[in-house]
Amino acid sequence: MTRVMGVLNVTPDSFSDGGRWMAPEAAVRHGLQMVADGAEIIDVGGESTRPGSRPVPEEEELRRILPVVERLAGQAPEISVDTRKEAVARAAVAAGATIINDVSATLWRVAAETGAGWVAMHMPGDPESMQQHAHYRDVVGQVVDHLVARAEAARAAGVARIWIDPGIGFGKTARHNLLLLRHLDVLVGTGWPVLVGTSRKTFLGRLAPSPDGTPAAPSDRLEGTVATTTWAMVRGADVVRVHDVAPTVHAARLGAFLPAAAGAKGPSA
Ligand code: HH2
Repeated sequence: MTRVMGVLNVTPDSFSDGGRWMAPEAAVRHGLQMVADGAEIIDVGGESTRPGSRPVPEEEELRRILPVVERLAGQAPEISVDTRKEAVARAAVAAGATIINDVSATLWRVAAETGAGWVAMHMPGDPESMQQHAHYRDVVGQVVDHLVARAEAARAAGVARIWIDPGIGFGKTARHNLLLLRHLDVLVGTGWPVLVGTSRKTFLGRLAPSPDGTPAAPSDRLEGTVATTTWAMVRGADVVRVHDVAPTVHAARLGAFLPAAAGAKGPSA
């Protein structure tokens, strides 16, 4: 069955939950609640990567995440660290993280040296400029080629556990995001385990706008999140990354009984 990764943003400015989990006690409590709700990985991040965001200094990112990783270690099945910085990845692994969730897809050597798992996400450029790079000849083919090349480099360097992630919303238009989801079978067909993160993202707010025609607010994107993560699970994603763990775990249990349509294995009803 697909595993659920719960998002724990220890940031003041993340696009949907900025400022909610800045105090380490609140962050740890929320992390433990997500574990109780069925998350098998808690993804701790100290830097927002929303479009246009600026990098956070290394010391500040460390100050935000380390107390949380240290206190969750041993209490969550797995902890991943959502970072683009080598030093932050190393420190988080030393504190108990077992996966480096790398939106820059550049830190595979750190994963190889530390023995951590590694998520390679597709993003053209950096968060500050990525929406200017939302131009592709063939978005599915280009994203797949990029990710497979990175995964092969990581495997050659000795990384044992690797996931590829299309980077929904990272340097992509709503159409690009939908094409990547529609053709998720191409990513899954590479044989590399796939991670998908659609949770609360802007394209969901545009697809189901508010009554006044403006995109629905992040807090009103739960249905779109569950619909797209269920789609990803049924199409064979190994991990889905979400803020709302309980409804996603419910959907995952249902999705596990609907494998025939996707040709995947599942429990018998
Ligand atoms: N999306 C976000 C952050 N990290 N990591 C992976 N592997 N895949 C994703 O799709 C992904 C990610 C953005 O979501 P969020 O953490 O809620 O927002 P912010 O970057 O503003 O903190």
